[in-house]
Amino acid sequence: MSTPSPSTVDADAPTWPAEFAERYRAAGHWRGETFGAMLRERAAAHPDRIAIVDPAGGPDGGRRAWTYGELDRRADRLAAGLTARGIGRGDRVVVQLPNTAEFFEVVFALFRIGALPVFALPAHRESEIAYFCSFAEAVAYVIPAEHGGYDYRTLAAVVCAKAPTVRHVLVAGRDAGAFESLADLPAEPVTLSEPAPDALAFLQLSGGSTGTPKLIPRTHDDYIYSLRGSNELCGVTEESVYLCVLPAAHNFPLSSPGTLGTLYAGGRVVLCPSPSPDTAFPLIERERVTITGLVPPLALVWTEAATRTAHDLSSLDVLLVGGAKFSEEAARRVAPALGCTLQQVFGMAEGLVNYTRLDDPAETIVTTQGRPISADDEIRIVDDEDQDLPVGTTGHLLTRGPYTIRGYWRAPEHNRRSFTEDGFYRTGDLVRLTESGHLVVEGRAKDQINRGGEKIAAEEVENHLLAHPAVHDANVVAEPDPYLGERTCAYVILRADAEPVKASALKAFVRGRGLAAYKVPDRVVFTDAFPKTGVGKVSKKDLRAAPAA
Ligand code: AMP
Ligand code: DBH
Repeated sequence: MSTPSPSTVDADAPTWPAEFAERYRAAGHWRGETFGAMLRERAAAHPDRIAIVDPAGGPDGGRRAWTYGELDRRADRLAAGLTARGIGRGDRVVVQLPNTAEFFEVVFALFRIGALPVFALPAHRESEIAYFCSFAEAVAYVIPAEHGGYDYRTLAAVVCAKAPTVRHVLVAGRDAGAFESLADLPAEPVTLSEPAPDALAFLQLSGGSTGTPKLIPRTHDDYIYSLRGSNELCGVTEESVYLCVLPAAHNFPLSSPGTLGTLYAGGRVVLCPSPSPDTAFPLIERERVTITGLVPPLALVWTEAATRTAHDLSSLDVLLVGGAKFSEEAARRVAPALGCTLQQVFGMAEGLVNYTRLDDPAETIVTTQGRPISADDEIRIVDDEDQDLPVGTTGHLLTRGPYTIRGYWRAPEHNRRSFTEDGFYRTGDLVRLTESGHLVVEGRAKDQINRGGEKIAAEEVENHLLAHPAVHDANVVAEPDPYLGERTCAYVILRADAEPVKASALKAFVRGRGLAAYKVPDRVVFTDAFPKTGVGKVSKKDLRAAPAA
């Protein structure tokens, strides 16, 4: 393994104090690996082994499979093309690609250059993308031509008008319209030096709890450690076939153990174009999928569908479920229905990931959200005054460790609130510890809605509602939903002098402002006043408790 070069960590990203970095290196967590070199090594070791299967990515919409050798060559070729367009080390590139092979070609090309992918989701629209591009001062934006019936070239035109730093819109696929196709970039080989392992590799998105989403700076060293740890705990080896069902850019399917963990192990990644059992089950049968990850609502649908499917799901060993709390009743049904081991995962793009162990007692697997990957993950459960609570008491989860960030990217003020002085991340989750050292997620203190694993910052939606001329005030809270776990309810006070508006018109207004569809309130309730706390602040707790009208 190469010796790590001196720290090159970006001044925009708070990093680990030297004594922690030394400790994590000495413990063998940070091994000086980088993503670019990792792919190079795997391609040298087994060039002809399949790395990526894209079932609908072929020229005729048929199956396309790339070997490790081919992925490596493609990443080089694209790195050359991007370099020719002036994209260099440290530049930010917003990547908004669906579950297609190009996603991997693009991110490995950027890793090789040392440019930083900013991982947007296909569901994001003008509001989110223009913000990411402007805030990150992105020089390029990578899109599919279209996906799910939506034309991303139209979105890109709007984004470019709002975010002048974006010099290049690059389109995966042939129909680039006014923009440039990835396939048409120059292919003159270039020599690139590998970025330092402690340099930033990418910016991941936070579900957030504030008006604007925060960007999460992850380094090669720290992220690769989380992959190695995840592979060990999830049993991922070169024999594994991981089905990527959730959006590939999301931290869960990317790293827990996800596509990158699988590639690290030399296994095979199969991309699932849609999460429905109608698409996924035939793929599991045909590709002999061994492991996959789902959010709870999908796990419910799959469990139900598995009891009546004719497809052979016997290759499936492990189903990871996480992103939101999985109910114990639903968890109990997984193993019998799907004939595999359930593994609960409680993770966050900021770092800390907890897994139930494959050999944990069945009761632990269905009743807890697991325990941390690393012996060096430090966990504190505290009260409102940051005082440690006795084991078994529910409190705020704080964490610090070898793959948990010490601060968001370019957010010094927010960081003072989200991290303790000694570097613990305030997760905003309310948890308790069991005697066996497992965590149980009991709730949330952050102002967020967890809509079946999709996180929505209340303040972000409130700001969009407040932009409507008839809206005097708005508060967005979670309400229970039998399928999603939570859905979004917006309580709105209209201006006394305004023309009356309908709930449907307000939803359409928010959607029209270019917000991702999953953030549009599921329900809008008009009211005359909000419940207040003792000191006169709006009590979201009381709003949440309001009867569902
Ligand atoms: P983010 O910070 O946007 O990556 O979202 C991570 C958050 O998702 C965590 O802080 C939790 O609130 C939530 N989460 C993830 N996995 C689980 C789980 N298994 N159970 C309950 N909540 C979860
Ligand atoms: O919800 C998440 O962000 C999440 C869930 C499971 C995550 O980031 C992860 C595993 O790595």
